[in-house]
Amino acid sequence: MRLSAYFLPTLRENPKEAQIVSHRLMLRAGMIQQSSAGIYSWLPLGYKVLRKIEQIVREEQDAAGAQEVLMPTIQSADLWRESGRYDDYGKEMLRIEDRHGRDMLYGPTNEELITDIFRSHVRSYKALPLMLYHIQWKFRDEVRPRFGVMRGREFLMKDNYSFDTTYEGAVDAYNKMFVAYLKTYARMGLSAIPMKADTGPIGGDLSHEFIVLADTGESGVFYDKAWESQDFANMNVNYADMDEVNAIVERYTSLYAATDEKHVPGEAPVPEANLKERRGIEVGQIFYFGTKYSEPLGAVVSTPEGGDVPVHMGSYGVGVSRLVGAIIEASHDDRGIIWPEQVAPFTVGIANLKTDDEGCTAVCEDLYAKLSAAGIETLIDDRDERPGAKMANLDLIGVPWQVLVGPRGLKSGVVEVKNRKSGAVEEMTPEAALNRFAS
Ligand code: 5CA
Repeated sequence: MRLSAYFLPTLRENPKEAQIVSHRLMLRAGMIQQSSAGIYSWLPLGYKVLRKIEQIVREEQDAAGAQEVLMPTIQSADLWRESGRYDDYGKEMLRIEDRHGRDMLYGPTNEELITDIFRSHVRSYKALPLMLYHIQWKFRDEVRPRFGVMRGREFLMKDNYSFDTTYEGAVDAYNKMFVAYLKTYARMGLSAIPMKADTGPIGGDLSHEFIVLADTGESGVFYDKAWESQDFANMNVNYADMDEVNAIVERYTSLYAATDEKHVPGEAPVPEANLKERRGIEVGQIFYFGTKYSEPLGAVVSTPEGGDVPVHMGSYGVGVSRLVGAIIEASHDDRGIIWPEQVAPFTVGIANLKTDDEGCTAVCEDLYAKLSAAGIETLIDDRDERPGAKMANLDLIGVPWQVLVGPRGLKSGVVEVKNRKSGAVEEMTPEAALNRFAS
């Protein structure tokens, strides 16, 4: 992409309305624009990152055996009356009346709709286990939307729903998702700690929230300080082997961690000296709620022994749009965003430090063409701007690798390759720079 043609409306000043760093940086880097309270448009740079995060989430859901569907944003109130949640959900639900006077709503979550799909088609235990997920916009009319995409009213969520004949089967599904979540966040460069959690309006009695520690987070959490040296690297797992899956869950639940709603002072199995209290960002939550929806909605299957049982269900949410903010909270400095490479909008940024110098322009254009041909996402700053402004811009938008091309270096045949995270700069020939990324 050529910066001269890219729609990247960056801001020089810190926007007053933004209270936390991720919100500030998303606005300054031209990633989003608020359209009304808690509702945002995603501009090219922001949307690119959102799609990368979404794709990692999708790949890990698929790997764990879930199948992708797409349910609508607008739902009929009738289903929610069947489950009893139409009245329970209160003011957070955006209610709409269509032209025929029918009650509709903008879905805040999809337990009812997916259960309806299930009951329309599945009658036998032979079709189970089954996991269906989608990645779709949700609407919750939050009392206090704030912190940009962190607590929006409209937000993108991945929600997966599992169906099993027995409690044991449902726990297997829960544990697979537990592992899929560890892998998902690790692939984005995040350390997300699974914490015992309350179930709120989703219901059920088994739940974990995945929490990224951050002072600006909205959740109060307690945990064993050993978590701070825990390894969150992506791991290989064979989901067909439940012993392997369960061993990972055991390893990551043996250390204490709980949200403040679940934490009982004095009763945590951790020596007082090792108990930490902090704040964090909830980037996902998983629930087992048994037959809470299948019973009222009549989602039953036949069993091998004969007779019908309501299916055991769980649901598993990832805050896809919230993750964009969470990653920035976890990875930035005073110059701007530091994208982990896996979610970066561009891998390499080329800054032509003197656009009216033929030598500089030739080297930049050659590098840009060859990197692009090699499938490396590259942004070239070909604008007529000061070198300092170009470097500040690449730092602000967080491009992980930057190639700085100026006449002084080219005189001795080199360009500068800078790592955004470490700040380390290496001089090398343009060919060596190309080989560094395109090999
Ligand atoms: N149906 C279940 C799981 S599929 C569910 O709705 N779970 S949830 O309420 O915990 O939401 C899932 C995730 O969505 C949360 O962990 C959080 O990361 C994200 N989320 C929830 N509310 C918001 C919001 N207002 N703005 C941005 N993200 C949100």
